[in-house]
Amino acid sequence: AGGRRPVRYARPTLAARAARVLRDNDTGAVITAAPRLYPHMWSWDAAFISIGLARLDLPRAVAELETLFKAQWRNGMVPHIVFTDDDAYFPGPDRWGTDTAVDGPRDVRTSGICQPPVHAIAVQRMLEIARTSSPEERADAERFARSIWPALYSWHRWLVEYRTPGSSGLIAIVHGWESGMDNSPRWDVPYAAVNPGDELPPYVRKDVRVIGDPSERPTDKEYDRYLWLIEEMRRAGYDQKEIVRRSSFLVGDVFITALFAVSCDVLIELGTEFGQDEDKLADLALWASRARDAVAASCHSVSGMARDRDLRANRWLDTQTIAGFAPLLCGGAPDEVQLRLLSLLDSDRWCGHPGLLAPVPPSVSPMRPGFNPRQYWRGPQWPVVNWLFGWAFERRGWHERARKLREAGLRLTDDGAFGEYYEPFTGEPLGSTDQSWTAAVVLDWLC
Ligand code: 9WN
Repeated sequence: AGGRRPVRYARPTLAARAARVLRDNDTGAVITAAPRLYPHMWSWDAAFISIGLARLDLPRAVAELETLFKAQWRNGMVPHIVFTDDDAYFPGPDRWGTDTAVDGPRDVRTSGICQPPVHAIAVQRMLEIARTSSPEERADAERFARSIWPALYSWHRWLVEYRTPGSSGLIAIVHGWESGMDNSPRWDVPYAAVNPGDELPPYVRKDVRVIGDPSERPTDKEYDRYLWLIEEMRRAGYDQKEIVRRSSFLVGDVFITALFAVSCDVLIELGTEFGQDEDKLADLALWASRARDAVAASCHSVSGMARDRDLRANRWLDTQTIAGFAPLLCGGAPDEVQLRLLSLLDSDRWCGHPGLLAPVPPSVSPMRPGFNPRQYWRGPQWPVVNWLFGWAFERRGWHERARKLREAGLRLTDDGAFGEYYEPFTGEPLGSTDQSWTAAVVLDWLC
């Protein structure tokens, strides 16, 4: 641990190594999120993985998203995990107990929650990549984009129908895992109100056996809460309305809301091109505009940072994390707020911090009390999050900013370990290595 990294791969070698990670993590049925630690398919990982794969093998990229959407629940939810037969991860399908859920999928076993809606973004990116390739690939990608569009629409509709309770307009999550930023300090206040009951069935964690240093992972106390929320949902039979009414955790997630807004825009672009139903396009436009307004309305009057909202306690959550920059992903905040956010992002509190190995936004500001450079979503840099900001900046026409983030992302990952996350000062890869989505975004940056 510690110390600057000895190895820096040249770009062609780095690309070859990234491609090998995706190949090695392919079970034939799915590309697992990571070897050993995550032997299943995760929803937002699969989206990023497809983007990377599109450079290597378009049919394989298409198959990956098709596999995910085959597991889509009948009500439209795209589940956060599609399980393989491997039992090395906890909680597995038996603990989730979704087999008897009314809306659950048939023939596959899945978890009972969702993850950020980045799938439309992946489909559009795959299409862009295929269009630089052969006419056959282009035609295949277009066929795929057209055929998956209705499933993407019903996934977005599910988020609106079941997950926009109350008047904030923010998309609500019922578990920190849904945010994809599991133990981010964003959730500390709402999690403090989650009290695992005596009836929490016993369990044994498997993640800490795989990761040598357990302090890189969430704590046992956090896990008790994660498992308790699953217990509550399981008892509610995964009835979404019931869960949103009663679960002890209900939080408007500003980062998901921003991603949803921009994903709706992307879906409109795809739908317009492929002649989808006008009414559905109008729905998406309305959803995008409401989501954008909700993100803008969440911004703190002094810092400008976007905030999550605890929908159980009816209060804003002021904890400043990378999610506070959500308006930069989707736009819609007043210019003055946006400028404040951009200069904050560049400042020594974030990317401009003089100690960083690479100017990539950390998950939490290194200047913030409680910042932990090694622990999961409490400080380390996550390449996929960097990819999202770079992608959004490119889309918004901020090419120079996008280029800088790409270069910084490559600087962070040129050790070729494809860490799940990185220690911001030393660049040490943490968590899992050979993490598929890290390899995928590196491939996208390199091509
Ligand atoms: C729980 C797979 C997933 C990512 C999440 C990341 C982590 C799982 C875990 O791994 O979460 O879903 O066991 O910690 O936080 O963003 O999708 O890579």
